Amino acid sequence: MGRPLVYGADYSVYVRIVRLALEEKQVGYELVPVDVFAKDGLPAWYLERQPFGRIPAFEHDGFRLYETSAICRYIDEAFPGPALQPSEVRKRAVMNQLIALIDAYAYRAMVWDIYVETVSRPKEGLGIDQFKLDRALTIAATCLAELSRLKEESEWLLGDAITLADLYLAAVFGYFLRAPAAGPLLAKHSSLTSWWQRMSERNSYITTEPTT
Ligand SMILES: N[C@@H](CCC(=O)N[C@@H](CS)C(=O)NCC(=O)O)C(=O)O
Repeated sequence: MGRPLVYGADYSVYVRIVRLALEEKQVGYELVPVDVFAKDGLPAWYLERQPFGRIPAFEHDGFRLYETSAICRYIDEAFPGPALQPSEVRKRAVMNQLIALIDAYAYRAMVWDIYVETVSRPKEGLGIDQFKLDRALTIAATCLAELSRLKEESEWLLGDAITLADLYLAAVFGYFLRAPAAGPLLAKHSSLTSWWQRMSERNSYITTEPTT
């Protein structure tokens, strides 16, 4: 089998999730640079691979995919190495629930409306939208309460083995926890705090740290 290609940029949360999955499976890959925020827009050749103009896109031996959840499940099932999805049906259902929660609520609130709003925008001399921030802080608090409630009393979210849900959350926390408001919110959930300590020291997490 050839080396998979991941199209995207290392600053992207979703690209990082795919790279975390590849690192956990110990699969060598190539990151093909695509800057989704480039001033001139995305090139036509990339839009053929991802017509919605998001990163990442993925290719393996001529097989093309987009959408991070589909890519990660493919990586887990196509390559040898430790399974990143639980085999027990209800555990797998909760993993899928956690991923959907992170996709639908946590990513926007924690990364865009908290991190970008309070860290990136002020660096560019831009003001904070307080209404957006307050709403996001409420959503983030609900996400953390739910993540904490659904997390098993074990090393990882779903037991003793790391799963795709851990990788999704790690990539989102990578930005969220740079925001000053995030620490006090996380501190209310000791099991997530110790999870984060473990995750942020993991080789896959360190190797995929954004360069910017
Ligand atoms: N549903 C897509 C979401 C990917 C996504 O939103 N990627 C972000 C970067 S982390 C992006 O491309 N943003 C560009 C934009 O929103 O215009 C997936 O799961 O792959």
